Amino acid sequence: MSDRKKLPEQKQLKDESRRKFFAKSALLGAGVVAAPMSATMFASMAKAQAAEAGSNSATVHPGELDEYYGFWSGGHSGEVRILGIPSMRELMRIPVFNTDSATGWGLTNESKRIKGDSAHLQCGDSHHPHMSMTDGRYDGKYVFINDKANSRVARIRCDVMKTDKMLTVPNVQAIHGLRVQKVPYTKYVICNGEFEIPMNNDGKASMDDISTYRSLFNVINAETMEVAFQVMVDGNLDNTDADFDGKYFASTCYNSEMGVTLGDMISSERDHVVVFNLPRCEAAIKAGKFKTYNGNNVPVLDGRKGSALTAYIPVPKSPHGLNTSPNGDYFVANGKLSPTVSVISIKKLDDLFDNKIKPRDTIVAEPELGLGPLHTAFDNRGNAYTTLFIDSQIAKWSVEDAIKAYNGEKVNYIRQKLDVHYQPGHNHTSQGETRDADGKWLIALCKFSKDRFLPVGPLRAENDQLIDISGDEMKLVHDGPTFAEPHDCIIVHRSKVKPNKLWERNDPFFAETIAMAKADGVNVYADNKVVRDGKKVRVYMTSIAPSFGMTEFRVKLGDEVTVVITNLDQVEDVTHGFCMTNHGVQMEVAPQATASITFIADKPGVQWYYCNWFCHALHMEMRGRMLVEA
Ligand code: RUQ
Ligand code: CUA
Repeated sequence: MSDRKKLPEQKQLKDESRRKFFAKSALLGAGVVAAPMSATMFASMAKAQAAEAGSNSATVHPGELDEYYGFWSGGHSGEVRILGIPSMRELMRIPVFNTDSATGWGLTNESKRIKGDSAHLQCGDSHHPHMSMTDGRYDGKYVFINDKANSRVARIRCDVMKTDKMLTVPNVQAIHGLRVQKVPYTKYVICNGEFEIPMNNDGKASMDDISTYRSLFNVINAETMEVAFQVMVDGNLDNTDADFDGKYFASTCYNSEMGVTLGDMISSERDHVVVFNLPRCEAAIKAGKFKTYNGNNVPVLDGRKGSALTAYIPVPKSPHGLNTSPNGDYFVANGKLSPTVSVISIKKLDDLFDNKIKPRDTIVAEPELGLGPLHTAFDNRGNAYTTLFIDSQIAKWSVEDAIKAYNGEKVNYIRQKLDVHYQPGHNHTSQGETRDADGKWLIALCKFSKDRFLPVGPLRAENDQLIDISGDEMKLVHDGPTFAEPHDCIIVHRSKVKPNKLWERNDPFFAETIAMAKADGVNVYADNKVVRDGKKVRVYMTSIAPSFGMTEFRVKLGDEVTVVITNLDQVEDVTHGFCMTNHGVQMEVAPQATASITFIADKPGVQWYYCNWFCHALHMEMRGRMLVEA
């Protein structure tokens, strides 16, 4: 009873009436023959329960669509995930650096070609998903993502939501911070090489002389996905972002000491932000003022201290996140080991590069926010939201008031601090890294969930929390358990993304497979045919629910078999699969796709293949035999 007194009045009332409702139905059941529940009774009960569960701004009812796409990195699971916002429902997983059993990513010939020189690697550590932009706005074309584990960058085509390019960045180890050029369009993807290594890392020169170690900033052509150029810096690099003028990129640097032990890495009170001057870098490349290393031809510019290509702005201490305000005015460097963030005026960078002012003159505010500031996000009303890792809070603060306070005025720039659960790393606002920042939603990606969910063993879920920021106060509206480890996310309005419903015939994704078929005299959209080429056998098959175009084919023990399946169904969502039992072979074949997979027929006898994506009432019957002659 005393507990119930603590309930807010409104809730208590609801509780009371619900109790009465159940009491009545109990009476009904006891006295008379129990009448079956009618549909209206169910509906009204469901409604009462929804009210009880606290429908809020984040509630998306069954059958309703979300307003935003969320692109989530999958951390060391190596993938990218698509969530609906605000429901936080997981809609899709896009395998990128990982190997995926359901879709055959990493197993199919198409995915191996895209993975290229890293096709043999099965793992990755994806951190920062960012969408291509035109004029500072999401353009729905690509999402780029880094792999810290294997120094790669990949691109996802948003029309089909598949990875279509992957690049191992040379001369560096551990690609970490990644963003895109925002203006005039995403010509370049920018990313940081985090770990410092000798420039010619061939094990021949001394590896003991740490003073020869370098870290590189990487500028990648977004269309060709080749490295345009790299810039050598002092210190190592962490996170990065671009301005809204198409002129400057900035990266945080921790370990300006260039130490190799923890103690050495955090010894100085200040590290720095490196600003890269894009027009000057492009001019230097044109003028041939670069060197190459490690036997590749990627041009490397020298942007160490004193170079005209870069500026070093000292900031306290081991800064981490670097975030551009959506009005294009500021770079914000998040202190991590300092309770402050540093606000750098982008407007002052021209003067800095012309040597008219000193590096620290570009700092216009240094608000103290709390312990462990890691990343900052923005709304469209001049507020910033900074994660405090150690405090387990989000600090909401006014950028302009922080500037006033830095200039000596007595103002309180902190608007609110909200507890989150627990230890947030990244946060992101709806469209907050673009000109379309709309100040509706904030996601806090919490690294620990502790007591928020049922315990599931020593390894726990993380907790992605959704916060309504549309009003004056931040309101926590949803707890979302997630598997290792959504590092970062972006929130894109659904009007920006237009995915295809079917594959288009002859899509470049399958170009090489279709070309191979043509060379074999096969039209993949019509033919079912086996082509033998020495010990190699190519099996071309169509599929329409619920059958494969071929119910048997014959090979010899030890043959290398390539199965090519084209799904002729034109029906949305009717995906077939191909699985050869006992051979470690399976893949997705979505409508109008042509997918292929190669394996050795190393078991004699009858080997069944089947469709492993549920497609039809007769899905179980969708199978055939590979007859392997000993
Ligand atoms: S970093 S928790 Cu890989 Cu984005 Cu900051
Ligand atoms: Cu086709 Cu299941």
